[in-house]
Amino acid sequence: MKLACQENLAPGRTLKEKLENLAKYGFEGVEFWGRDLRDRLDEVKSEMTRSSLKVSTICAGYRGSPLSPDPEERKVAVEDVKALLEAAAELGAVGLIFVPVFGPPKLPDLSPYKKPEELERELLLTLLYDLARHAEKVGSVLLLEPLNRYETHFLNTLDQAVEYVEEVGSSGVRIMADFFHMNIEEADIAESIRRAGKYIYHVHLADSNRVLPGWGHTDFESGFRALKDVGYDKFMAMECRVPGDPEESLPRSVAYLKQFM
Ligand code: LER
Ligand code: MN
Repeated sequence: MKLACQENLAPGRTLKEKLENLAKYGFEGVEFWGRDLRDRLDEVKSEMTRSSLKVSTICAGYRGSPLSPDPEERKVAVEDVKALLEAAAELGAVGLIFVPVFGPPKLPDLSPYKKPEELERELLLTLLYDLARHAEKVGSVLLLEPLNRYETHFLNTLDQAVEYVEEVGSSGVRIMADFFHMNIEEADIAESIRRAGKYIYHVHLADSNRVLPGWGHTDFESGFRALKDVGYDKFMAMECRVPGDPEESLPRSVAYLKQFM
């Protein structure tokens, strides 16, 4: 288990300063948001060669909308996801974090023929077969991220994500577990982690209030024990609000988490 932090949470005027600070606080990895990453890929690649940190993951950042009724929106999303999977491979990251749909369904209700969720499921599987093949080809992994019910109606739990991974049956699709969303959706975070175990390839860290771990009431001890039990050895990246002076609060949160690692 290794700690990473999203780039935007790190203090520093340049990427070099941010990476140096994260290393100083005890992080081993950095997660980049995907949105502008392809425009700065050369800068990021060259800075990473000088850093002790590794790129853990790329977080979303594709344009378009994979489960849209508009073919153009779907095409843009699929093309961007493929390009970001390639960027993830070039950076040596575990993979690209992927949320199929935010908010309510965009597909129509065709009841009694099919409900939006049935159409979404079939469309997502169609897209996943293609994206999984591409991920395998370029040497990367698409990481399905379940979100809480207030952010998406669709993929809310690790069990639901596991169903897609098993149906697609490709090493190019895995899942990631976000402690903030799990705190809302999972009946028992540790048990859910144990069930999804072998498919978990990334973790997001935030406390119950989406502030740094240690600032809320999430039980990281039992969650980390479950991760250890399933042999989890990959990154866990901070994705949360950083209160106060990050020079003080980020290393404090690292120390808090390390007692459970
Ligand atoms: C959104 O709440 C989230 O957790 C992100 O990782 C999704 O891209
Ligand atoms: Mn997340």
